[in-house]
This record gives sequence, C-alpha cells and structure tokens, in this order.
Amino acid sequence: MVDKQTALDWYRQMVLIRRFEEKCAEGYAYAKIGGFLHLYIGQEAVAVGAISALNEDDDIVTHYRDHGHAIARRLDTNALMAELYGKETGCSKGRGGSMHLADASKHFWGGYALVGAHLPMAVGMAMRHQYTGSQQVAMTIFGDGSSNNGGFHESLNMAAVFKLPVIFLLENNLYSMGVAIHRDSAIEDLHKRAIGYGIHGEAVDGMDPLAMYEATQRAAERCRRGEGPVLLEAKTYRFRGHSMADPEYYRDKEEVEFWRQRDPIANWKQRMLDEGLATEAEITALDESVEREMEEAVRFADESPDPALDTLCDFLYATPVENGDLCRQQQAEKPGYAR
Ligand SMILES: Cc1ncc(C[n+]2csc(CCOP(=O)(O)OP(=O)(O)O)c2C)c(N)n1
Ligand SMILES: [Mg+2]
Repeated sequence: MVDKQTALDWYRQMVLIRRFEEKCAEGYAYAKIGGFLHLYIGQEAVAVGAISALNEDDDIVTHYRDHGHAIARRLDTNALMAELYGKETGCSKGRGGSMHLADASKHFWGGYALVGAHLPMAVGMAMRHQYTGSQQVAMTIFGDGSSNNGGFHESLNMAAVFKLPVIFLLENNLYSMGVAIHRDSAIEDLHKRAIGYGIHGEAVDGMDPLAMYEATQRAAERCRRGEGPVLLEAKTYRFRGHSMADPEYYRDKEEVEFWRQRDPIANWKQRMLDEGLATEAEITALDESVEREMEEAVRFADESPDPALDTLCDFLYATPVENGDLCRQQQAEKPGYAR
C-alpha cells in the first residue's frame, strides 16, 4: 500500500475529476459548453494511477475523453473549465474545447478527436527521446475501439521494431460508442495483441489506482531500460454514456450496476479507512476542498471573456506560415470564408 499522503492525494484527484465532470454535465445542460462532451466518470483510477507513476517531463498524448488525464497531469482546473466554456483564458485559449485540452509546459500534448490518429505522435516523441538519450517516456492513451484502427498497428509495430520508450495505455471500457466489444473486436483481452508485436502486454485492474500505478511504473522502467514499448490494458468502465448525446439503449442496467459496485472512488475511500490511512473527517475536508475548487473553476470560466473576434484567425497554423496570416488573407479575398 502507499503512504498516507499519496493515498489522500489520489483520492482527492479522483474526486476532483468526478466533480469536474459533473460540473461539465451541468454546464452542457445550460448550453455554457458546446460541441461534444465525453465524460470519464468511472475511469478515474486509470488516469490517476497511471499518470502518478510518470515523471513530470514524460510526454502524454491522449484521446478526446481527456478531462481526467489533464487533471491527473495537474493542469489548472480554472483553465480547463474555461477551455470547455470556450473562453480566452482556457488552456487552449478557448479554441480546443473538451476534446483538445493541452499544456505544452506540462508535456501534455493534448486530447485528439480522431480515433487512433494520435498514437503515431507518441511514437515520434519516443523516437526523439531515444535519439537524444533523454530517458523520457511517451505515454499514449486510447480506447478499446481505437485498437481496431490502423494507427494502432502501425504505431505498435514501429515502436517495437525500434524498441522505443512508449507506453500504450489502452482504456478498455468495453464499448466504442454504442458498440459492445464482442461485436467489433476479434479478441476481448486486448493486451494479448502485444504478442503480435513481440512486446510486453499486461492487463490491469483499471478500477484500482494502486494497480494502475504499479503496472505503469513497471512499464516505464522497462522503457527507460531500453527494452521497448509496453501495451497496458486497463479493464475499466464508463458509468455515463459515450457522450452527452447518448441515450444508452445498448447496455442493460444490471451491467452498469455491476460496475458501479466497483466504483474506484468509493472503494479507494473504504480501503483508506480500513487500512487506517485516513479518517472520515480528513476525507470530508478533502471533499469540501474539491467543492470549493470547482465552484471557483465554474465562476472563473463563466466570468472570463470570450476570445476577441479579431483573434479568430490566430493559432490556426504553425510556422512557417505566420499565425493567422493565411486565414486573414483568405478572409480579405473572400469575406466570411475561413478554412
Ligand atoms: C477516425 C475516426 N473514426 C470514427 C470516429 C467516431 N468515433 C468517435 S469516438 C468513437 C469510439 C471510440 O471508442 P474507444 O476507442 O473504445 O474509446 P471510448 O470512447 O470508449 O473511450 C468513434 C468511432 C472518430 N472520432 N474518428
Ligand atoms: Mg471504449
């Protein structure tokens, strides 16, 4: 078991993720948040355990279900909520929204909306780490459905061939949108796909932050020793629908209830109490501190300014095209038209 401080910290982080997302659902209902919104509720232990095991300068590149990963990487919750509200003070200046949370200073390279398309980026980052001998690791996080995408094969194969320091963290929540895993995957124990690339693969209890921490730590050590990539399969479950637009007709209530019994937060709390690592009073104090942080995040997001209209074209292109210049040129030629 971990020490008291770590146990409490993990508890707080998991509660922070859950409350953050509950506030997101509220914000969505009030139309303060637009676009797509994919909640991570139920999967908190994966992010908190795995990301705690990395060093601060290890890279993370993740999918669109990214709020939990960003919070576990300690991005500022005010900036995250503001990003969801589309505000200038957001971590991606309000241009990214829910699916594109990022903070380069934290080596958190973003959520990506295209299923499986971000895995090759982690391979590229790892190639750099190997080339420079930096001892850093790149971790990419994705879902079970993404492992049926071509980018998965190309990335695992290339990382294996070059023995690159990549942790492929697969969050197997048993569904890809409304499609159950047995309908879209030839096998359901997805870590076994590692065999096809001659790399190490492991299944982990994704409802247990400690199991996630230990497995990720072992994986990172392997990577740093130059033994090549690792495929970790976190067995987990999302308690909410795929996105806010999901009526959830495809799974029955008994199944959801079965997994709710394995709630990572309730179980971790019980474990801390059983092992004498925390008192009810200490836990209540943490819950209250999270509530305060969330109220502040919502207030900050709500009161922050929208991006100014004349910055519409900023941050669209990286160099060598000067930020926004191409867009401005297009607008001048064809007003109202911006690609
Ligand atoms: C290339 C691509 N194809 C299809 C989609 C539409 N889409 C969005 S999420 C999703 C399911 C992905 O499921 P999974 O990888 O298991 O992640 P989860 O949502 O369960 O976390 C699909 C098909 C997309 N975003 N990108
Ligand atoms: Mg899934």
